[in-house]
Amino acid sequence: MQKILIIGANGQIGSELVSELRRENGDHNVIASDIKSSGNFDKYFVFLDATDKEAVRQTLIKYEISEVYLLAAILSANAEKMPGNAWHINMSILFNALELAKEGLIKKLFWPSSIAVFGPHTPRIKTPQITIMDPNTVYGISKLAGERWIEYYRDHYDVDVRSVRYPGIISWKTKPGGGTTDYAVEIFHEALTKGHYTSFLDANTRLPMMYMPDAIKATIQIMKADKDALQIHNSYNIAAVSFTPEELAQSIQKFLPDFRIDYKPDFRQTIAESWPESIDDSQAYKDWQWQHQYDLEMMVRDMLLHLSKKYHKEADLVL
Ligand code: AKB
Repeated sequence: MQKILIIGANGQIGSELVSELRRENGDHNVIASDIKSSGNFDKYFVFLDATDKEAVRQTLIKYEISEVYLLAAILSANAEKMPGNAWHINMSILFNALELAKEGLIKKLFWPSSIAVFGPHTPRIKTPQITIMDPNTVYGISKLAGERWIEYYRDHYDVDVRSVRYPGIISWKTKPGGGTTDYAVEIFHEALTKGHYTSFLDANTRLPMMYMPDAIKATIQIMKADKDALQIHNSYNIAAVSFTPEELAQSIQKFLPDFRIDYKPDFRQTIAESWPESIDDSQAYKDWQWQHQYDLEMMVRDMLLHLSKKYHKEADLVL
């Protein structure tokens, strides 16, 4: 049984990934780590600053780790507030892991990229796997540079790195932190607690999104895929649903008819406008049979069912 380390285990994706990997591999085979306190995990958790290469090395050795999921990152909106720091953190975390993999201390590495690698000159509809990439955000620049480096390490040092370009991820269990797609999670919490949401993106801003179970499935599936089947050595496009804030609000209104939304776009609007509206993920389907499961209505229903329990608002839902 392989031993797994999750770096960034207290983040939006990390915390759900730890649970799923523990279910599949056993608790003691999945070590959660984060720079923030133990959060959700009271067992098999280590405090780890992933910018500290020696600390990562010691953790790998101590727990006899073979696979690493590197989920720590400063996301798009937060990165714009501290460009130098965000670049330093995002790149040094990746470089440390790549170097340790090159030394043989990591046998298989997962590192996520993002739709943020695309930019204003990228075709925005059904964005192809291979296309123009001119990101104009700090986060996007760091993810594109990261993609070039993982391909370099794979081609020159045979490091086994796997990667997908995550769209915005939506979950009822965990909240995102500092991204441009965060509105699509906040809206559910405020719909149930306040009956109203002010969106920081404009009504018609269409972005690619994915429900968390699909994101977890993609992450684990690409790690299990046969290495030789993976034709793409930088990062795979993956897709699920694309919608606008207005369409999401209308979908929520089917279950919560009194819900209201208004719009007050801020600096995140410019970021969103530089990203694709929808993604062509046919290469991921071809190479490792990737397919999403959740569409907009299934996701909205599931989100509201779970969150209405949390907020004791089950009676408000029209099902
Ligand atoms: C963000 O909004 O920064 C992230 C992403 C699309 O990578 N959710």
